[in-house]
Parts: sequence; C-alpha cells; structure tokens
Amino acid sequence: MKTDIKPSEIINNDLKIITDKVLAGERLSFEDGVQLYKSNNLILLGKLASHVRRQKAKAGTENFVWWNTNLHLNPTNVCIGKCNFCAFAKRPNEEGAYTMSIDEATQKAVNGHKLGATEVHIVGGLNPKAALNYYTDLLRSIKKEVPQLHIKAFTAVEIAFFSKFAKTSNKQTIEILRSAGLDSMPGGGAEVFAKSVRDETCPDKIPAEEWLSIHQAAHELGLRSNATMLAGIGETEEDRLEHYLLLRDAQDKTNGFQTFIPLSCHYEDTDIIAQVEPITGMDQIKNIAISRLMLDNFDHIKAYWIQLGYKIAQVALHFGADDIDGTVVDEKITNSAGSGQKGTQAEILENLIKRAGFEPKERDTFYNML
Ligand code: V47
Repeated sequence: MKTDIKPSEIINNDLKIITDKVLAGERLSFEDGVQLYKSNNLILLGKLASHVRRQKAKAGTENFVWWNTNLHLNPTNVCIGKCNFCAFAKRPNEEGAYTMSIDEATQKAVNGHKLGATEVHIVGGLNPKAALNYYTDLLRSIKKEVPQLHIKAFTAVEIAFFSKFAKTSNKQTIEILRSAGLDSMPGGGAEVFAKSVRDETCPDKIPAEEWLSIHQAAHELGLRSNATMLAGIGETEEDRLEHYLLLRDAQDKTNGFQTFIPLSCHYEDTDIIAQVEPITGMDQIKNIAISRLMLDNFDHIKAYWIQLGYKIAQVALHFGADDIDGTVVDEKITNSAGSGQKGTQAEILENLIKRAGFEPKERDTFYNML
C-alpha cells in the first residue's frame, strides 16, 4: 500500500540519538531536552517515557498506578507575599481572609481521617499571625487526636518564613516541626526556578537556591519530600529544562525526593491571566513525559488530576506518570483559580486508572501498598 509516511519524519536523527540514549539508560542533556520539547512526536515521547516508567517500577509493579486517600488543609489564606498567579491568598483585612483556630483545623484533619484519609497535606499563606508556634501547636494537636495520620506539610517558602520570624535557621525550623509531628514535605513553592520568571511572577518568594537548600536540609534530617514546577506562568521550555536539571542535581546529592509533580496554572481571578499565553494540553503532556525522561533519579511522576482534569490525567499515564495523587478532599488553591475539580472518591480514581489500562493501587505517602 502506498503511504506518505516517511520514517525520517517519524524519528529524525536527533530523536534517534535520544531514543538510543534512553534505551541504554543514559542520562539526557539539556540539549536533548530542547529537542524533545521541539518535537511534536507525542507517540515517541509516550513510548520513551513509558519505557522509563516501567524500568523504574519494582518488579511486578510495572502496570500499577498509585493513588492515595488524602485531604488538603489550608489553615490560613492570609498571605503577605504577592504572586500574580495566586487566587487563594488574601491580605489580612481583605474580605474572605481567614485563619482557623487550632481546634478548627484539627477537627478538619480528624474528620478527614474518619473518612479514610491516610495523609493530610497542610500548606497556608505567609501569615505573620500563624507562624512557627501556631504550626507546632497544630501538628501536636493533630498527632494527639489521630497519631496514625501522616502529616505532609509546609512548602520550603513557608519554612523560610517561619525561620525569619522565629530567628532560627531553616534546618532548626524543620527539626522543630519534625519534633512536633511533621512526617514529610510537599513540593510546592518551587514555581519556576529561573530568576527572570520568579522576578515577574513571585518576587517575594525565596530564590531557587534557598528552595533547594531547604529540601536538602529536610533530606539530611531524614524527611522525604516532593518537588513541583508550575508551568504556564510565562516560562520558556528552556526555563522548564533548567528547572528539571536543578532538581536532578539536588537529587543526586540527597536522594530525598520521592515524586515530581508538573503543575499547570489555572487563571481565573489571578493577575497573570492577561499577561501570559495559557498552558495547553500539549504543554501538559510534554511536561509529564519530558520530566519523566530528564528526572532519571526520581522514582515517581504525578499526574495531578485536580489541575489536569480527569481526561488529561488519564492520558498522562501513557506518558510516564505512575501516580494520580489522591481523593484530595477540600482542595482550595487550584479551585480558587477556577479548576472546578473538587475532591473525588476512590471508585472514580480507580475506574479512571483501570480504563486507561493500568492497575490502580492505593498507597501510603511512602508508596507502600495498602
Ligand atoms: O505552590 C498556586 C501552585 C502549588 C496556582 O507535593 C497554582 O504531593 C495552579 O504544591 N494554578 C500548591 N497552581 C500545590 C502543590 C502540590 C499539589 C499536589 C501535590 C503536591 C505534593 C504538591 O500550587 C503552589 C503553586 O505552585 N499554584 N496558584 C494556580 N493559580
């Protein structure tokens, strides 16, 4: 049969070299990443990323997709930082500003646990009235009521903020929080590491070096953490690659990161809405696949369905993601920016994973099967 498909169009020489490297288990370079972003060959990207995902899985778990039963808890939305992509933060006296009492926040965690949550993900605004002591009280209070609930809490940005007020080093702050009940740290606040993007979008946030050094300190203290990148805030593909390489170098040093989560900006009620080209489905799928390929020392890539929506999250499982996050009860940050994805139920996640051709497996925070 006659065909117009030419092999050289399916896989040009650059992609052939990258394919050989991936199949040989060799580390990809920044330049390789540039070629991968330039290419629209999603079929090849999916095959390469899926290959790496299978290689990374423990024997017998290659077809697993992980999910967990979790809730989000945002004890305060008061924030003195100004990030132009954020629709969650409020000024102290602004309408809608809130700070929960310790009892109120504890009760939310307890209720989540009653509904089956094994993990609570706690992050909040930079609120001078809810700094280190507030959070040590909260951690102790939650641990007293539900000792078995895993507390994954505080972005590196919050850690730096608490340290400034308590006049402690970042490492001391993490130690204090750990003694009060902190079990691991989430990956938020990384945004895009490039200084030009940070200056434009989140000038008050700590620079990349400090974000990385805080995670390094946490790893040295024996805590595991995650890492994120928030795409769709005016960054270039080169900025995304620089971000991956900084994380890859950091992971070479400590091996304390568990999961990378490529986040996607939502724009409703944000100041960034008129300033950038919104993120596309192509960007989302490429970020999943290319991060899987570049971050060769991360065990897991998460397709965060709250931001991707069910449909793209499901497709992302064929592009290197092996985790879909969890039931995510009470998510507020992305919902404030119009994601419209409220928490979900186990059956819905399991069905979504099954219908993508994978085996759903409930996990705890450390990827032990439940
Ligand atoms: O740090 C802020 C981002 C992050 C918007 O570690 C926005 O397992 C989209 O870090 N549109 C918080 N994103 C979420 C986060 C996270 C989520 C799920 C799992 C884990 C994990 C971490 O959300 C913030 C910021 O990067 N964000 N505003 C917005 N308008």
